[in-house]
Amino acid sequence: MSELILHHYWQSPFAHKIRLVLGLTDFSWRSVEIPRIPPKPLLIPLTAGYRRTPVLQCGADVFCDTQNIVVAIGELSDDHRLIPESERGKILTFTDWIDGTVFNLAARVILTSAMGTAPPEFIQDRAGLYFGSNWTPDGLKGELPGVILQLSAHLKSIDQGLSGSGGFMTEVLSYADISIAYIAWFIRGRWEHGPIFLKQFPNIERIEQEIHEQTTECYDNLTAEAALAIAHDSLSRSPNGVQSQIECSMHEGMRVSIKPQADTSDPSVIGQLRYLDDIRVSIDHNAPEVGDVVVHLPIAGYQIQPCD
Ligand SMILES: N[C@@H](CCC(=O)N[C@@H](CS)C(=O)NCC(=O)O)C(=O)O
Repeated sequence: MSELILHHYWQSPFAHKIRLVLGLTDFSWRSVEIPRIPPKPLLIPLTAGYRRTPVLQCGADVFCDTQNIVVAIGELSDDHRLIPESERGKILTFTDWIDGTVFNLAARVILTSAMGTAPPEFIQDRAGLYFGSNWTPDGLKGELPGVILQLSAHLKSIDQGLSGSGGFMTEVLSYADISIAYIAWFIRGRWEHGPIFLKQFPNIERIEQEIHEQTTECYDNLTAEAALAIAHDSLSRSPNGVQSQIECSMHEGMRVSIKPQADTSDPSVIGQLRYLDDIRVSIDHNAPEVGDVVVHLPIAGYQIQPCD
């Protein structure tokens, strides 16, 4: 197996989730730091246009979106603690809800509270990703108390789903617990009222602490240029083929564009369809900096369209 290269920046909560996953599964990895806002000239050649953080590279295979990255790490590891087979559906459904509903509320609270202190170009960029096209600073500020109430209600139900020991779905801590931990880490570190707010949820605080105690960060730094050269010198290990699905008019080799289903400013990812199954879509992509690579995305949450 090629070494795992994480393209990320340290403040990113989604990247923190993957750092915790790598730590819990005892993978060592290489760290490439990327800019917090575009342009990302040393990332985009690798990802066919995907701009979010993090991205996991394994040779010439490029995994985008953390749900997909975690499934890929699970496939590479013999360690089934992360997603035990018997709880797989429940864990992936729960973590998808955390990344959507719960993360979005937390991001609203943090970004709205940071207005006036964070650089305006950062707020502008993130609002375009998370709040759709019709947001205004006054609208977000007016909604803040109600958004905090919603976030609190969701965290309350997670807290009630936990007890004084073990994880949310399993006795041994799993990916579900890592998802709880990264949200708590985000709220605690980036919102001035976060530490006091989290005191209402003692079971969540316990999970946050236990997950951080059980994971060790084992990485070394790599330049982005070296990561692109590794992609260039590697061959993808991705399978080929499109599993036939009802009403699926997609075929291998066709040009497709892939975009988040939500109203966001994300650019489309474009390439030749190489592989499609129930949960993952993979495209062939070529750029001078990286040669031939395969970019993998999840299907849930993304709209795949044939394009000319
Ligand atoms: N659904 C994506 C969301 C990732 C995401 O929104 N990441 C944030 C950073 S925490 C991001 O990309 N922000 C914009 C950027 O880094 O350019 C995932 O699970 O990976």
